[in-house]
Amino acid sequence: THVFVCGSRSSGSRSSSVMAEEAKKLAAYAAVDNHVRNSHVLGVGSGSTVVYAVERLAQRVRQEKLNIVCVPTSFQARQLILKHSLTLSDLDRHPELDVAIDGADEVDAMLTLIKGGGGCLTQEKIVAGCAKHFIVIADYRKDSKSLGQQWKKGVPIEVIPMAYVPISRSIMQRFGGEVSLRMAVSKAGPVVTDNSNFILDWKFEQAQNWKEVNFAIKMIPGVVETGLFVGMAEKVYFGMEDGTVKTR
Ligand code: ABF
Repeated sequence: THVFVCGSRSSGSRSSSVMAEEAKKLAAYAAVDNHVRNSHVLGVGSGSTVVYAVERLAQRVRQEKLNIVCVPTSFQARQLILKHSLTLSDLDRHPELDVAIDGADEVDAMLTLIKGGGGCLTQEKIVAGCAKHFIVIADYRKDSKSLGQQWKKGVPIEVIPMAYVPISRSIMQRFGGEVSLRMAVSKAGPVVTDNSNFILDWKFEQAQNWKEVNFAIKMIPGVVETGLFVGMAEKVYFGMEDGTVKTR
């Protein structure tokens, strides 16, 4: 009954999603054009915005005959790399990356991110942590002053399945809010990550010191990783509604 959904998420209404698709593409193309160079080892993120980044990367590899090695952050990313006939590697062979490019669910004024709406946060954080430069690509809907203003589904937390109840209780007792086990769209069972774990979504009540909260949650036994990316992103590209690209 467990359903694998890492990397896939549903989008909003049709007209706004058409505009958002254009915005994703603008951000992704700009990031690949500005940060990917010949002989780079590149971390490839997950989600729908990254699809455009890999599309642009494949164009450039072919046109400019670039020699690029790609390290995926999920099964979805791996499939994308293979689909475009790019060179697939892993952290065993390439533990040091030049650049990692990934999407996000929300980006605040300090470049703190919520990630993991697609369920791939752990491998995304590992790969981003191995990269000299971590670049985020997103559409205008992800741009926020303070986390929680745009992304309403809370902070995703990957956990060892047997511990999801005590972890949920501990987070609610210490930080308030609501924690729920992420279920598959079919409701037939919980979402299972690429690492065979569960995902909790913590709907927090107010802005927090995210560095401290991230650390405290990580210390709870059974927590594998949180979707809070604090002090990791170097630059964010937002594709805007008016067809421009804004950076932070
Ligand atoms: C991954 O994909 C995430 O960590 C984030 O949850 C999501 C963003 O997806 P999209 O680009 O489809 O909005 O990068």
